[in-house]
Parts: sequence; structure tokens; C-alpha cells
Amino acid sequence: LQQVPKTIWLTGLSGAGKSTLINEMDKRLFAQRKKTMVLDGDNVRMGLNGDLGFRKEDREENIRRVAEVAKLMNDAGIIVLTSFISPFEADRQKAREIIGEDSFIEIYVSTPLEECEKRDVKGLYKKARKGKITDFSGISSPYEVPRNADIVVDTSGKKIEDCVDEIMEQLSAIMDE
Ligand code: GGZ
Repeated sequence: LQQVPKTIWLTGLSGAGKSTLINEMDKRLFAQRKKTMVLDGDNVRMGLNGDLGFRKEDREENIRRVAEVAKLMNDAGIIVLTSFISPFEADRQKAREIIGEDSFIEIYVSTPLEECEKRDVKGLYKKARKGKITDFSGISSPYEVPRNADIVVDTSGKKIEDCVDEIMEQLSAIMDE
């Protein structure tokens, strides 16, 4: 019997390492001949969710649409990897309900704010501190720490390959259950 494909849902602050992790995970799954799709701000907020910003209601709608798309893709046999801050517990819970409890795997990328802000790859934290960007997660908008995460990973001071080794090991245990 073919197992139902999962959605692997990454949540965490901007700069926590979600996209880097997910792209490496995608490569590993591809090497295992798995059919995958990555959903992230770059391919979703530009198109499908181009009408949405970063107010609470916009994030809620962002996450709801992503969850609906992930569900459709899972139904088509594709493993979905998502990389969104998804800062609100209620929105993540709703995504879990849409996708289905048995298909939803939540990974909390727990890299602390101080480390994300130190990295500040895109200079967004600096702008947020100056008030040039409003509603910025961790600064001027909340990030609610996940209570139901299946896997937790902090990327501070670690090689990405090592983080992904850990994740893949835990994932295969969960997916073989
Ligand atoms: C948070 C923002 C904001 C605000 C722009 N708050 O590091 P990035 O740049 O590439 O990832 C962040 C991305 C967050 O979009 P998500 O769709 O993941 O957010 S959510 O799940 O909460 O809907 C950041 C950029 O967009 N960005 N303004 N105000 N991140």
C-alpha cells in the first residue's frame, strides 16, 4: 500500500535557516527519487499570495492558502516542504487540520532571535529596529513558540549538513511509523 505523502512544515523566525534547510532536504529527497515540491515566500508570496502583506489577517490567509495547496499536492502524491515563518499557533493548527493530522509534520527551526538578528542576511532586522519595516516577526509582531513540533532544530553554530542529517534521521523514523 502506497503511503500518503506528507507535508513537512517548517516554522521559525526570518533568518533562522528554514529555506537553507528545506533546500538541502529537498536535494536529499530527490536523491531518494521522491517527488517533492518546495513552497516558500519566494514562489508563493510573488504569485498566488501577491495580494497579502504581513498584518495578522494577511499571515493567517497566507498560511491557509499554503495549507490548501499543500493538501492538493499531497493528494497528487507529492511530498510538500514548506518554509514560512507561520508565527501564530492557531494558524499552524489550522494548517494541520486542513492537511490532515496524519500527513502534517511540524519542524520548529528554533534558532534564537539574537542569532537571526546577528545574521541579518537581508538587513531586514536593522530596518525593523528603525521602524522602516512594520509588523516584523520577533521585533514588532509576535512569534508564538510551537507547542506541537515533531522535530526541533537550532541552526546556531552548526553546519547545515549536520542539521539536515539529524532531521532526515528523525523524519524517516516518523514517516516509517
Ligand atoms: C516578517 C517579513 C516582513 C515582516 C518582509 N515580517 O527572511 P525572509 O524575508 O526571506 O523571510 C521573511 C518573509 C516572511 O514571509 P512568510 O510568508 O514566511 O511570513 S508568514 O508566514 O508570517 O506569513 C522576510 C520577509 O518575508 N518579510 N516583511 N514584516 N517577515
